[in-house]
Amino acid sequence: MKDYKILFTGSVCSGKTTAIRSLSDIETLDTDAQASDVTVRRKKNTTIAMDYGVLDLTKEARVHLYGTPGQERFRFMWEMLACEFAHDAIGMVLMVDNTRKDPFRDIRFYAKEFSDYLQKRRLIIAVTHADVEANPDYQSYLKAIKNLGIMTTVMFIDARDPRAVLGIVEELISAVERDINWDQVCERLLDNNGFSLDFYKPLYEETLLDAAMNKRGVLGAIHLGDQQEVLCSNIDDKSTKSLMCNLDRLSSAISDKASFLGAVNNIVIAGANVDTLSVFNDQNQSLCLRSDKDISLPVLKQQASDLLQWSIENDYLA
Ligand SMILES: Nc1nc2c(ncn2[C@@H]2O[C@H](COP(=O)(O)OP(=O)(O)OP(=O)(O)O)[C@@H](O)[C@H]2O)c(=O)[nH]1
Ligand SMILES: [Mg+2]
Repeated sequence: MKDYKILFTGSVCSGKTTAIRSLSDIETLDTDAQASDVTVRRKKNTTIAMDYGVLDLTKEARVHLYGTPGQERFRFMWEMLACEFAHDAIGMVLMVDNTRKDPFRDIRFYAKEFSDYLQKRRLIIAVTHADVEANPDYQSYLKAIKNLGIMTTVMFIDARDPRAVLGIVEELISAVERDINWDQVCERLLDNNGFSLDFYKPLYEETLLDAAMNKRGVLGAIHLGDQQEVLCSNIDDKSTKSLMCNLDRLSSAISDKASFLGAVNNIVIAGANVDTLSVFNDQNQSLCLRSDKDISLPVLKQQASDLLQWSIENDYLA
């Protein structure tokens, strides 16, 4: 028996668990639990450890399908999957949710996160939710990955559709396994796993501030608008509040006055015995966080970036 492996990764709600369910001939192992933070804005469940499924290709060949959790706080599982369970995978599928504010940022993030892993194996970018948000389109993705210098194939899929997800497997496996009847595999999957579109229902329930407070280590937050006005805050201490608003102004001033540095998207003040104060800018808004000194800066940055990616305009004005 020939055993192949494929690793699926990508942001929360990009469809990793769904894709593996669409493909698997066995009851998938998934470790979804009720989401307790910002992801409730999109869906109720999130993977907390891993997904696993198996797809039979012929009597002699099968594919083991592994999926990572999307949430950054389960990042330790990414390494465990890349270094242990799926260390010998033939390829990695990066699922990208086209409804995210900046899907290219997700590509940059995951390509960097898995850069060592990708040195020895193929990457496929699978764009989902294009039925909900058509832009960026295929051509824009090709341009973006060219600019990023990433070697990859881009496929637009719906993770709920076994035919579409099987296309990714075919793209990865057909070069090494030539005797597979893909049509037959596809028919079997449609018979067994079906294809139902559970309609996308956005659950915009939480404010950015509430979501921030649910993040690990966050003690207080301020949401600023495009004129640096306070949209919402739960930091009462006047001097801390004013310092954080000034950090936001400072980051804009540095971007304007020292353009050789490029855009300054965040400023962090950290010390051994004090809370960390940080500001993160994103297009027309900023998020200031007071957080526990023990939270590492990469974790803080990823949390803030995820929060801003989900936020919708006029959260507090509606
Ligand atoms: N409209 C639409 N919905 C999709 C598409 N692909 C997947 N979905 C839905 O999007 C949601 C994705 O959820 P999951 O599969 O749990 O996402 P995930 O990537 O495993 O998320 P985490 O485990 O939280 O990281 C499900 O409700 C799917 O039915 C698509 O192309 N279009
Ligand atoms: Mg999942």
